[in-house]
Amino acid sequence: MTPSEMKNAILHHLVYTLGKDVSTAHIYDWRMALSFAVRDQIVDPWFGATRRSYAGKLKRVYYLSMEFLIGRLLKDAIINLRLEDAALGAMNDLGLNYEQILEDEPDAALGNGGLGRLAACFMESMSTLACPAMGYGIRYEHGLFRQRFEDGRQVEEPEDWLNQRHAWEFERPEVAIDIGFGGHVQEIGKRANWYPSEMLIAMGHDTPVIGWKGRWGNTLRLWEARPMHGFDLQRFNRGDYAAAAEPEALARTLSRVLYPDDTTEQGKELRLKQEFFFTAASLRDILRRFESEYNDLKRLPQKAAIQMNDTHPAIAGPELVRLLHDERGMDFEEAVGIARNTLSYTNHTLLPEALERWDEGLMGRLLPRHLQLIYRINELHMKDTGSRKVTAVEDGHVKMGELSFIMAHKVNGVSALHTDLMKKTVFKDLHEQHPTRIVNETNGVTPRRWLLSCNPRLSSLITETIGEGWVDNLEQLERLEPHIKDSSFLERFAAAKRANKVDLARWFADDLKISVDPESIFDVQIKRIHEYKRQHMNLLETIAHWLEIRDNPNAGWVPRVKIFGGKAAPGYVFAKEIVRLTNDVAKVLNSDPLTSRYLKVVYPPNYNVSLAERLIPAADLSEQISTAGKEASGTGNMKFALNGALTIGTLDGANVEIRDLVKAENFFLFGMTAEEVMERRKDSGHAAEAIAKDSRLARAIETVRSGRFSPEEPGRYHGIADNLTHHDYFMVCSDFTDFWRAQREVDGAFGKPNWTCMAAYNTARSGWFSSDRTIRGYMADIWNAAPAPEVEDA
Ligand code: 26W
Repeated sequence: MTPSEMKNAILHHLVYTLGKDVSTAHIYDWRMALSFAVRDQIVDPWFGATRRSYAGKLKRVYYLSMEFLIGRLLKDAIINLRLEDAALGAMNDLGLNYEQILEDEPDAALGNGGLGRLAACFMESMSTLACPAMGYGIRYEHGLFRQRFEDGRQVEEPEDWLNQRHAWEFERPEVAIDIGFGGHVQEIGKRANWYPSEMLIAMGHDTPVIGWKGRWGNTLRLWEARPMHGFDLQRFNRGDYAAAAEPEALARTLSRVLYPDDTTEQGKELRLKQEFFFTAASLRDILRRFESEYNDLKRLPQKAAIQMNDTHPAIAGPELVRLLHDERGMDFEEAVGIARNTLSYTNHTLLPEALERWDEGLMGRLLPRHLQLIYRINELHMKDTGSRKVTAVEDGHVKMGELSFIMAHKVNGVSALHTDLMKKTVFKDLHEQHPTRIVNETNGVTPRRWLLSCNPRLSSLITETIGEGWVDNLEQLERLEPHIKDSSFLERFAAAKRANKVDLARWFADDLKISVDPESIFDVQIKRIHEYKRQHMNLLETIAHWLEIRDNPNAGWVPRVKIFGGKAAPGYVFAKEIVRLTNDVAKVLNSDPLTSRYLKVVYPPNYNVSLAERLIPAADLSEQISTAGKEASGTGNMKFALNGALTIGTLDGANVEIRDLVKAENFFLFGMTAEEVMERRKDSGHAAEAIAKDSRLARAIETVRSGRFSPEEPGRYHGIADNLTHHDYFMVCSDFTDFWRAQREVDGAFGKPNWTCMAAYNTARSGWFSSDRTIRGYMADIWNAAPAPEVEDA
């Protein structure tokens, strides 16, 4: 497409789709017009892919996920369709600012963090690899809350992405599926009919996901809850206006909001309803499609692979059995076998408080037939394994991890360490019974968004050096290695990073009114705020460093900017205190005339996918400092390494694999191993001991306790200080001394010519962390799926 063709398409949509005239168009209208012009280019390859997967009778992958954290879509589509020149040219021609138009798009924040973003990267990679697939989830009216700071405290505001028309989705009123809850069960022999007492409708909305070079496109189908019977005209006519709208409001509640808590499983009824709602709608849709193509249900596992993203869609096990056994008359044991051969399950966390368990009473009320089937599935499992232990039901609760395990033919962890720990801890018994069921699929990230799109300077340098093949064959980045000896390559590598830092510094100055020196180390920790991720350890180190600079302000310190980003779950008190402490520390440090040239703290509010795209290319140092054994994988860690940041990190999650690949000398390692953590926890005096041995740590904690950062309320941080001194479950104190050492090693290395070599090695050796590699692994080890044959560049 030429710029002038693009311009005509934009003008056409402006007038005929948006009903606007050039003279009255706002930035919103231009952005929508550009989006529709780009969307037009998606439709043909998207239809083509659908046709080919039907015609070829290809096996399809169904990715069931409660979250898809897709962020903005316009730039993604432009890049994958190679329309940058056309779009930029058209915008310039129209006198519009291209960057500004792209930034006008709201993020689709339909996820909390890692799990949701992984699902989004997977969707893009499945399209790039021409793997016939469909993602299924919920079309939340409100995505993850917007974060604002008020006197340093986190305030949550509703997120309203659907207030504007969503340019990328196609409403599918004909894809409307009845979903029931509650009611009673009538048993007929071993089978049963379920008569729900409450019904609503799941309506589909399709968003095309286009892969690299538009070679293939899959669909993300998100369900919206609609009332079965809308509005009650009788009541309205009687003047009872609120009551007239009630059934509608109640039904719609189901897809109203994303649960903002990925910390603790709370057993909330609405959450279970959401889970059943989207899972049941997806399974019905999958079976409908299968039955339109094939007439033998026994072949389901050959033609469909259904992936459960964590346990949130775990009700898929019993529901699929119900559809096959109760509704289609298949023998129970056979139905379980077919369901199991179709389903697989990814585990994303070992934290006990995050593992889903549903109260049997609640489950029985909402899903009476499913609870009966869960008991029978459990009995069958005991019979088959000769075990006497009831696995999926305990203390009046259904344990969704165990249920998912016994209903899946493969169960995977998301990094080598995590998979290993799964076998040794939560799934120890089940693993012994089924020693080949657990497999590892280390996470990955899509290089289209996380390098090509977010870091154009580094991308251009890479392409000029080794050609363009890296974009969908990321391991080609290895070809950069010989150039790391070449001083002109290194200069250009450093210049790209430096320019990215200047851009970020300008944004900090304009948007946050904080000035930072781009010569400083840009030290970044961005992720959800969690005790186990240990933002507070990073803060303590910042405070200790600040105190040391104050002791000796003229010692020639290496300047640093500590950058934090992340949201706390609204009900997670400790995490919210960390948010507030970060802001309070920033206030004191940034205004300290003795130290502020050497040390600043920046905490931009409302961290999201788009902010990550801005921060990661400008980072020198990536903070991956979770207590070993607690972070299942991490994916931010991969994005940083890929963009030439060095990691300071523990041997946790995928950090282990990153360090192996980029090599130990290009990684700042510190801290206890997972085994050492487990060992040390047995010693109840671990925190006190560590504090006694490290005067810097003691002083930093005392400074927090003293009220130095909250003079108007000196006791504000006693909670954090007490937690650290007495309890410290996540071993902040015991790891602090080594963390400090590693940070000083960073100071020593930064600014030296070798730093750029180390950074370039990180980029050159991160190719394995492409989500294309991950998806190939799932296709081979779990889904038994192949890419569509004969896909050529569009
Ligand atoms: C029921 C409440 C709840 C909701 C979501 C509990 C737990 C979750 C998720 C499992 C949290 C999550 O996002 N986990 C992250 O998944 C990433 C992708 O695999 C990993 O990289 C992160 O290490 C893991 O924390």
